[in-house]
Amino acid sequence: MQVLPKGFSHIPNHLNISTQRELVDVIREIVKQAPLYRPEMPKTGEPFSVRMTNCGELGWVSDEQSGYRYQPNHPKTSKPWPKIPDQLMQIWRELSGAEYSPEACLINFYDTSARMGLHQDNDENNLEAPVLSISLGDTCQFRIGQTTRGGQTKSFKLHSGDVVVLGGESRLCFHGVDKIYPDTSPLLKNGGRINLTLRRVTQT
Ligand code: MD3
Ligand code: FE
Repeated sequence: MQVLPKGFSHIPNHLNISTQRELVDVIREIVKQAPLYRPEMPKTGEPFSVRMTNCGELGWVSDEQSGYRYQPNHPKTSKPWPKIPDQLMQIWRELSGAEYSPEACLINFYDTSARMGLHQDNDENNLEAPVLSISLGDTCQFRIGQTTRGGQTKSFKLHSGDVVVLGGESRLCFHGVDKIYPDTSPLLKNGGRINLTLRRVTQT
């Protein structure tokens, strides 16, 4: 009985506190250039509870009219996304197992009422490349299932400083964030959770 998919790895507390603080500082600088905004669901226009921005050559965006996609510019300011900071490139080199660079870093900000429903990440042209995720701030309850909807799921907490690498079969598993636990980390002054997701979008 395989509950956790092959290729899934969770590295608890990989980033020490000073690295976490440094990442928060570089993200604050990125957010000054590329403000957080609230994406909309395709077709319905229902706003996400999570606010987002990106850095990298490409950023993941979504709106009512055009749906999920990657594009080189911020949807509100039309400016190119800021570059991916060296600290994140280094973590990718260390842990992804990939020889190539990520092109996109999605920055998700969860206040304590935000959630992310179960979904698959399949907007990338390159679905063989691993995805690397970094958690900062408040703890969340994360859920991962199977490659088809409705399969068995497993829930566990992601804490500040945890890194998750999704390779192999896990890359196309359904996953989501059920809950943020308020006041579980002192890292962000006003609480909440940041998730950084590094992805390769195009073929190598
Ligand atoms: C499992 N973000 O942005 S990160 C997303 O915590 C997303 O913000 C969540 O799902 C968050 O798309 C989860 C961990 C993660 C990222 C990508 C995955 C888990 C994944 C891709 C495939 C399977
Ligand atoms: Fe996802």
